[in-house]
Parts: sequence; structure tokens; C-alpha cells
Amino acid sequence: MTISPLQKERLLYAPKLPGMLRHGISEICVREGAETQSVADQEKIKALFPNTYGKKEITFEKGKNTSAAKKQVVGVILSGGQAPGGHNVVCGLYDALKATDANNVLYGFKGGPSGLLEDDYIEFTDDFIDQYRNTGGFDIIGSGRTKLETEEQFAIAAEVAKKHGITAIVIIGGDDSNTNAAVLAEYFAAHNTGVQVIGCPKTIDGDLKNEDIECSFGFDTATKTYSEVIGNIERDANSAKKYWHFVKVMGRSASHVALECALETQPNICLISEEVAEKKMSLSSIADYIADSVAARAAKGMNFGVAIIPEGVVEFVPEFSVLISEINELLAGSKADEFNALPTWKDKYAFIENGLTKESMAVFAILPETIQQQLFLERDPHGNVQVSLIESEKLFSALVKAKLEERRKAGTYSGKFNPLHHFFGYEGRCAFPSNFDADYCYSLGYNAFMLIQYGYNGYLSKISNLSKPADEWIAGGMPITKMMNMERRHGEDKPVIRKALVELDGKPFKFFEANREKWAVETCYTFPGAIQYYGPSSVCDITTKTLALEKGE
Ligand code: FBP
Repeated sequence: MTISPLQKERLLYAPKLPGMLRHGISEICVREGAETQSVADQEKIKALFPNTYGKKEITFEKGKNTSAAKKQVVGVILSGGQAPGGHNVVCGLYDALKATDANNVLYGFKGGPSGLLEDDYIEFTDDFIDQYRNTGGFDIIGSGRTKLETEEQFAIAAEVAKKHGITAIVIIGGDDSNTNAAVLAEYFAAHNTGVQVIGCPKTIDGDLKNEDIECSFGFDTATKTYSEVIGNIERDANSAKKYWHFVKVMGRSASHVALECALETQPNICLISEEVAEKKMSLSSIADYIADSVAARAAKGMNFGVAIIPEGVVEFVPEFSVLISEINELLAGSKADEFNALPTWKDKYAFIENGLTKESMAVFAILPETIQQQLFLERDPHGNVQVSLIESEKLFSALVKAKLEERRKAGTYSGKFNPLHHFFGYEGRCAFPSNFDADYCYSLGYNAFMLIQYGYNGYLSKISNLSKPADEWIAGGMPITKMMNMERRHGEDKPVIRKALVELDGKPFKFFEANREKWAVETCYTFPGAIQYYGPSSVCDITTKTLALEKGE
């Protein structure tokens, strides 16, 4: 296989472990802390997790390793969307497992959780794993979005584990996958299988975080990758002075990615979905907000700018959510066939006009035709609108254009508005992990094995104090049930890890809020440049502004 010079160097990079895990396996001991409670709905969560609820938080420290000697056969699964550093979680897990006992075995279930159910796996070897050290991607074993959530699936998982003598399963995933890891851990405990389950917090979206988990892995690299390109675009905009760039960035629902990119690059506009929902902003008011910046800059002779749009924003616009549910209703069951049989878009439009409420029709009517058609034509297997496919960067630039035309007619605007559109998502999910993600992920995997070795079940691998240098990081574990509450999902009350949305009273948003008026009118762009893997630590090892602000730094 031909590899790039950078990959060649990265294979040799030695990820940094937290100081307390650096002494060698024989000198890692465990300190148990207080018993835990779930963040809310304690009685309900306790009743649902009688075997795994209320366990103690734990921290590793230097001392004599007192774990029981036992051959470990571990299975690892990558679950959900790719995030830079996933390979290093596997490498850290493998290295700790082999350093403990060369006879220990690590299996990788292929293609996500379905690999476990289908018993589709590989056994890792030194030669194989060495090709993936510090590389991006999940291609080492692949990933998938099958959810492990039914009793039937758990029974199959127990059978597969028994067949291979598996002692523990590590699930590398987001909030949903780790919720399911907790349910699987409870099932294994309740059925005396002796199999442990440990989770690792992954997602570029950054929405798996709480008082215990400071950030999910992949967020650092993905936001640095997007910020590099947004900074480059800003410089291009400021050089050519003729385009407004509308940049949509990934993040299925939370706006952490957009906010971090804004903190890194200081664009003219960044929408924050959580604020849109809180202020119940309409499409029209959002368009006015952006148009105000365009007009103010045009008045100063600057017919250019950059606006960051979070991927999930339209779902947070209350009137748009109502429109989406009305469309889903309008095309439910056989009505979709009736709609599809209509010969022209004009006929279809009349059908829509007839079926929507006056309010929703007013929202629908202001959308550009391409978006209108997208809402009706691209639907998921259940027939629902695929909101994530909506090109919101184009939607908002079209709405802004219409607003500017109105202002031009009213004589209050006389600038030029040439929008360009970008979507940054997949570009960042498999980048070479930054040093931070390479170190954090390796530590998460290494630490996951220590949790296994010490017999813990239903825990999330926890590395904290992350804004400090790695030797000051703290390694330990937290029962997943501590992060859970009850939420309504698909018409049922379910125990889930609470998804972390952007907090409007949090320090990252407050910093953004305090500066954005200036950024909207002036040109305050900052250029983070490409991720640096080699060079001074002040450039190569720093993590996100979000984390630094959250930590009060
Ligand atoms: P996870 O929550 O599984 O980490 O995935 C998040 C994400 O990267 C979102 O940002 C994006 O909306 C989505 O995955 C895209 O999913 P897919 O890979 O299925 O297209």
C-alpha cells in the first residue's frame, strides 16, 4: 500500500497518555469515589437498571495494580458517524490489553453494531493495527448505524460473546450508542453472562458532554478542519471583495460545531440553532438579521462577507417545524401516491396549497422553489421529510436576497450581493486526528481496558482536565446511568443520555454574543490555518476555544 509522507510520520507518533497511566500497567491502581445518582428521574432509572445503577465513580492513580489476573477477550465496535481518532481508541485498547497479557485477544466487529449481531469480525494483530495508528477514519473495521436496543439483539450478542469467550465489549459511539451500551451492560449483568460493557464518547457534533465528559472525541479535529477552510474563505472574501459565502457546517442538531468555528474565525454571521429556538425566530426574522449585516457592510463599501449556518438550524425554527409535521401528515399513507401521480409541479403545488394550514402555506410560499421541491420529493423510508438534506445555506441566501431586493426598492440598500455556497461536513470527519484527538482517543482506549481489567461494567471511559497538558489529564470511569434521564422518544418514555445542546448562558456562547455585533459589520476575520502536527506545543497541542472558555481560560 502506498502511503503519504505525513501518514508515514504519523504512524510513528507516540500518543501522550495521562500522567497517571504512564507508569506501566503494574503501577495503575484504582480509587473509588462516591456512589452516583442519575442526573434526573433517579427512581425510574434505578428501577430500569437494578444491577448497574448507583455504582461509584472511579479514578486511576499510581499504585500497585490489584486487578485480578484473567485472560481478557475483548470485542470492539465503532458505532455511528465517523470521527477523527477512532483508530487510536482501538490502538490504545489493544496496547493496554497486550501490555497486560500477550495472550489477551482483541476482536473488531465489522461495520458497526451489526457486526456483533452477525458475528462478523477480525482479530487484531500487531502488523494490522500498526497500519492505522494516528490515522483518521473508521476504515479499520468500518462503522454502522444499527441500534443495539432490543432484548432479541441482546440475546444474540450474549450468544456471540459466549461463542468466542468474550469477557468485555467496548462500544465507541455517541449519546444513543452509549445509552444502548448501558442497556446492554444491564442485560449482561441481569443474565449473569459475566460480559462487561464499556463505552467511549465519540461524535464530531460535540453534543455528548456533561459534567463528567468534557468533550467527545473528533470535535477538536473536525472543527479545526472546518475552521481552517472557513478562515481561507474569509481571506479570499477579503481579497476579492465580491462574494458573500454561506457556509453550512455539520452537526445534526446541536450548534457546537458552528459556534466553535465562529470562535475560531470570527465570521460576520453565525446562526446558533438553540438561540433561534429560544427566541422563536422565524425564517423572515433570520433573513432580516443576516440582511442587516449585508446592508451595513455594503454601506461601508464591503460587498462581501461570511455566514456560518449550522446543519440542523431549520428544525429549530418553530414555524418550519410545524410546516414539516404538516407535510409529513399531508403525505402519510396512500396520500403520497396520490401526490406522486400528479403530472406537473403546478398540480402538486395546488395539492399542497389545499392541504397546508394558512400559516404553514405562508412559510412554504417564501421558500425558493428548489427547497419547496426538496421537501416533497426527497423523503426517508418512512415517508418523512429529510430535514438534514435541506440546503439551508441556499435557503438563507435566497431569503436574504429577497429581503435585499425589498430594501433596494425602498431605497435603503444599494449594494451588490453575490452569494456562494459551501457545506463542510464529511471533509472533517476522517481527517488525521489532531495531536489532541490522537492523545485523547488513545487514552480513552487505554483507559477503557483498565476499566475492563478492574471488572467495571456499564461505565464510560472518562479522561478529564483536558484543557491542561496531557500529563495532567485525569483518567477514570463514570457509570453511564449517572448521565441518564427519561425522555419521550417515539411516543415512549425512555432512559437516555441527555444530549448537550449549546447553552445560551454558557461561556462560549456568551463570548460569541459579546462580540458578534462588531463582527457583523467590521472585518475581524481570524485565520487558524491548517492543523499542525509537528512544531511548538502552543500551536500543535491546543484544543478548542469552546473547551478553553468552558474551563474559564
Ligand atoms: P454521530 O452522531 O453518529 O457521531 O454522527 C453525527 C454526524 O456526523 C452529523 O454531524 C451528521 O448530521 C450525520 O452524522 C451524518 O450522517 P451520515 O454519516 O449517516 O450521513
